[in-house]
Amino acid sequence: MKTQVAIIGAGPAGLLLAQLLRQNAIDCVILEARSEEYVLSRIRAGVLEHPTVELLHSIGAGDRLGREGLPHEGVDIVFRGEKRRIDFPSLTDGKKVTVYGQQEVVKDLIALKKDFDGQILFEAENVQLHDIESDSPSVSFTRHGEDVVLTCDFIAGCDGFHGVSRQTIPQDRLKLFEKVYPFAWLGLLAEAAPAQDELIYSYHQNGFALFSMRSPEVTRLYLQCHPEENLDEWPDERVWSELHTRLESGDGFRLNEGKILRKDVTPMRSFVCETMRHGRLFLAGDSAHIVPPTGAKGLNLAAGDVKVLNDALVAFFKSGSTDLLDAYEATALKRVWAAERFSWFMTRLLHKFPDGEPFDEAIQIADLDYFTSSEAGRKTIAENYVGLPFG
Ligand code: FAS
Ligand code: PHB
Repeated sequence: MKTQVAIIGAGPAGLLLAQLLRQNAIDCVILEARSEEYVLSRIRAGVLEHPTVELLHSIGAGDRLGREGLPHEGVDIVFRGEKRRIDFPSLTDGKKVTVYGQQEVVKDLIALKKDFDGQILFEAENVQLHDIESDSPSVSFTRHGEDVVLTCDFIAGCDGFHGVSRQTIPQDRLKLFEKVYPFAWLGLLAEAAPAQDELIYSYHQNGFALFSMRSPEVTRLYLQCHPEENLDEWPDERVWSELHTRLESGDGFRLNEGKILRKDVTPMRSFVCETMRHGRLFLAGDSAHIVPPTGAKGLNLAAGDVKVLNDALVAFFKSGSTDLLDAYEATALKRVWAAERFSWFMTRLLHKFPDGEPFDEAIQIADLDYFTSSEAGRKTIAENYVGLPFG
């Protein structure tokens, strides 16, 4: 098999890159380890930044998003039983975010790719990258019992944090940064109408809580929990009781309860691999960076990376120029670190740190008070939340 760009991974990064390349008549094949059913079933992110929504519309993946996505013009922050709203349009020249589940984005992008050339090879096992330092790299894999070699000009490593791409780069060339947080998120999907239209981020002595949604019938909720949390210790009764306690805001808000469809635990870490390029291998999305989901940045960062990578690949194939390819790391990392900073800021602002001193907690309250009352503080949150421009 031969292609111009071999893409490893059919998550948001890989699928978005494939659609962008298609628009520029650049041939690509996606190799995905898991089945299509598994990829479509993963419940993850929920908030699309302004630039990500614009990108999806620009590549023809915005129809259902336009119909079913929920535009949001602000978020509420609750602390000490008080609710304060951060308005987006008035602080960001009219920008907002859209709530639309990551699995819906993936579904729309898979449909587009299959309509076009169908070159998403699901259940590609034992994917290995070869000769990434040469001008003729290749990818070997096994699929349905057949050993295959895919030769290509470039490889896009869009295979997430646990993928094979980053591991293919020589260890002594990797420049890594990591911060692991002393807590995790217990994520819940409930068959219950959202009790208000906008998201609520809540700082509470028992721990952080987040109220979000997926549709007029489905509420998405998160509770700060122990990193090694045992789900057996979270029966539905305890989940709802804790959510009501942590989201109490004295304004009559009360969650609607319903059947809990999903419960899972997401560990919290900040991670950056600054080596986003090695030879003909380019990393994009979670293969290069992880953010704690408090800033709703993960999926959106992946979109920013692949927009920059696509523009660089198009310049190479159209004119032979390698300038944008050579600048890929620096261009992508500027936005990556800005999102890492905001995600760390929101995580530090809103979570109960097990080893927190009374002074640290007093500073958290002072920060919460400042960033939700001063215009400068609210603007800082608003402009980062709706999304900084792509590179
Ligand atoms: P992904 O991990 O989505 O996709 C990588 C793909 O590569 C997968 O399909 C995988 O099967 C495939 N793959 C892996 N190894 C391979 C191999 N060796 N060969 C072939 N294929 C391989 N972000 C938010 O903004 N908000 C959230 O609330 C949020 N919640 C999250 C919850 C969880 C449990 C996780 C893990 C992440 C969450 N994120 C959240 C972040 C998430 O949305 C990511 O940022 C987003 O999926 C990044 O997309 P990709 O870079 O495409 O990586
Ligand atoms: C979600 O709806 O899944 C969501 C929203 C905001 C976040 C994280 C997750 O910060």
